[in-house]
Amino acid sequence: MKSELCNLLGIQYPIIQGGMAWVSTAKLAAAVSNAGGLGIIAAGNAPKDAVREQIAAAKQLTDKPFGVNVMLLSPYVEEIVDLVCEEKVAVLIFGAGSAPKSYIDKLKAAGVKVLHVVPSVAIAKKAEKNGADAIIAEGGEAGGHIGELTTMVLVPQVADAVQIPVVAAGGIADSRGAAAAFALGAKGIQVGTRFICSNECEAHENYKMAVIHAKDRDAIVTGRSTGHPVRCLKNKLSKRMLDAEAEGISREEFEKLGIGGLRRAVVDGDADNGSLMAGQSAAMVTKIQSCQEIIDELVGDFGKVVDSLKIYE
Ligand code: TUI
Repeated sequence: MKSELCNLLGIQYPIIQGGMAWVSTAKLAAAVSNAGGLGIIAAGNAPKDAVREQIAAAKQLTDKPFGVNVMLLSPYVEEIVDLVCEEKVAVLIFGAGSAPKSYIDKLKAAGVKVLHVVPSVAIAKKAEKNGADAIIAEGGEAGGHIGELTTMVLVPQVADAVQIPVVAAGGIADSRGAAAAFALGAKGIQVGTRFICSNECEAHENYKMAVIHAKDRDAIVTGRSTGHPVRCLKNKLSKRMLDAEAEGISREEFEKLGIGGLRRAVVDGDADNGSLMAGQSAAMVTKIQSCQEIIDELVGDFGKVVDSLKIYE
């Protein structure tokens, strides 16, 4: 399980940890990087100083490359771009919007590799044209803020549309999903939900248990009617949000219901009234493991899966 992505990013295995706001802290990122993948610190909506502390903490915990993920919805995106350049972080990943070329130019001039999460072919092409080094094609099986298309149809279309490496995201939690991603044309995978259930992840125990107990249809989507779909586990909050949408709540009132929800779930452990963002693969995550064990399983079983596919020989 080697690919050109490993050379691009200076990592052992083409596995990128999902940048999950509040969940993806320095401790998780460093553990994934130490295990041979690319660990990611999620800047979320945090200002520069808070992210600087996380970067410093990660540098204490690993000498391997790691990255920072920033949402283009964040009010601090520009200062996070500057911070990543100053700190010479190996990789910056943009998501939740289309990154202006000026940001990408600045990062590349500072020697930072730039990846862009995309939900469609058009945005992938735009990111490539603007100078991104690789694309993360994220299907709607993923947790959090999602697009319309599934991983199965998005990844091959993006792989055909761009020359730069494509990383598959959304619904990948084991070596079968990893092999499928490579079959679709990906050169790497991004895994989020499974890393929530790692020892090194600092999310509240209640959040981890909610993921572990989730069944196949428990990761639902709120906000479809307001044009801001978010996948999270079924609970009191997400059911209330769905009911409110069905009753035709205004966009403003709907957004208010979600404010602070992710922090309540991840930090406070409020599994009823917090936003338990997770992908559909939550149902496939059944235990807490170290990041090293998770990566060893993803990599170790990969060859077996690929060998089992040679049915016509
Ligand atoms: O960004 C994500 N997932 C996220 S961000 C997040 S934080 C949040 N908190 C509360 C409410 C909402 C979000 C939780 N999960 N994934 C990457 C991603 N990027 N998914 C979709 C996109 C995307 C969407 C539109 C990327 C580009 C894009 O471009 C739009 C345009 O028109 O340029």
